Amino acid sequence: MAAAAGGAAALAAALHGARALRFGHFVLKSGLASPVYVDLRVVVSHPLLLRQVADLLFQTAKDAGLKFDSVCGVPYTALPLATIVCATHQIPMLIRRKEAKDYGTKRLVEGVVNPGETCLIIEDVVTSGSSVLETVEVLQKEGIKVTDAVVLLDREQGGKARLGERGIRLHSVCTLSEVLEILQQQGKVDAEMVEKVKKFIQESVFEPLTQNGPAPVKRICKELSFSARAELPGIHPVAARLLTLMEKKQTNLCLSADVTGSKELLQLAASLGPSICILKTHIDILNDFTQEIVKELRALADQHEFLIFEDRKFADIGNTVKHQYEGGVFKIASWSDVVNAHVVPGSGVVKGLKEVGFPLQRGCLLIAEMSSQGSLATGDYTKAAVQMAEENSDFVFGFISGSRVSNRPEFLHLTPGVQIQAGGDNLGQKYLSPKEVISEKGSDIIIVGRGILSASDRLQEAEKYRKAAWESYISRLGAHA
Ligand code: 5BU
Repeated sequence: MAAAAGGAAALAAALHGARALRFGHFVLKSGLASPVYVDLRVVVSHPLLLRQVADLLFQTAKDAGLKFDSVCGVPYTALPLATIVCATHQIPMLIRRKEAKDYGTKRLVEGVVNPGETCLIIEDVVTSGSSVLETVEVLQKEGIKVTDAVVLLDREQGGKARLGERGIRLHSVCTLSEVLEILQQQGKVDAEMVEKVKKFIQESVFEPLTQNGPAPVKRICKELSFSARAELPGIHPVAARLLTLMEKKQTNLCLSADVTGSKELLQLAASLGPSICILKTHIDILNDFTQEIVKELRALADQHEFLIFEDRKFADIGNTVKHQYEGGVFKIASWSDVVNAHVVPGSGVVKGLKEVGFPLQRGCLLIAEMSSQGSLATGDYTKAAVQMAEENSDFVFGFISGSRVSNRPEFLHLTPGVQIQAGGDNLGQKYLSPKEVISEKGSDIIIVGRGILSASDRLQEAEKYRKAAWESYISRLGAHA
């Protein structure tokens, strides 16, 4: 522990006294049940402790011999800590804006940015390392060097290794197990709770970000929950929105609203809206399309919190798809959160779409596999789609595929060709069940059209699909816990 032994004991006691560390039964943001809860936001209400923590952070940086030109606290909890460090030691500070994610005109970093200079990151607590990484990425984009981060408490759940993979050394004032030991000695937590917490720490280590990272950690949390994935560093804003609403509404069902009349389309959206995470359209099959319809659809999407996905399957050169996406009769980019593209033209198709969709914060899925009999999207073609997604992850956030084609949890997998009854149609469509798709193939979202549309009670049928897919997701999480 960087903090001197006596200091550490006092710190642990003070954190516990301020209820910054609590023991019991909690549900974390990621959906994980945890016996320990760390909330250092409360430290601002305890000025002496606040200064003590800031001093320990600075001391840890000094002990590690770190050289830096500025300091940046990870928003928000570490901001006051960084402020104290900077004011006390006369170090220029940088502030990373959290809310300017709209790629608008707002600056992402406040303070004097001198490219090439080194900035030290300060954080209160590190779990997966994702918050630190987000701040690092923003600073690096501004040309600032970041190599080290200092944290008060390392929860030892894989964050250090994940940061190491990205070239960031993590220095902690103390680790959760060290604090735990001290609190046990002080009689503040009993042996049973200590065991529980230790077990929890061991069982919920985040996987390294890349398979070949230089700092391997124990693979434990192989399967992240949708809400944990929403918090991953660098996650696409559309993916984050989608994963969050999926967890909130408990649905990984996408309705393929393949109807030809606008009235029916809007009725479907209104009645099935609460059961679905995405409504997929083929807008060019409507025989009475007007812009008014998509305006109403948009309002329903906002009301019931689902995304709109125009299944346009762009497949031309970049310049053409750009016009097809932005203009024409449909003006798809103006109302559809998500579109998809074939990879057959090469990466130009994504680049063209990105020019239109990126500023609007839209997202794109690449077609890596198809559900139809005899599809040519297999093998190397599928691999090329994955590579194209990885190279354009600022716009592409996932795949249309029959199975999990990428292990990166930032990418979502959506699978069409789903019905509870096995089989197919007479035009080449092949069906798998929700359970096969989610539990066995490892996909995230089922896309269902006729399975629901041909039922006499569509809402009841949609609920059947929603429950089947959601239960499969939950059992998948359980199988890997
Ligand atoms: P179904 O009625 O559940 O068979 O409808 C499936 C929908 O998914 C339909 O709109 C297709 O255009 C869409 N689809 C598909 O079925 N298979 C694919 O590989 C792709 C899209 Br890509």
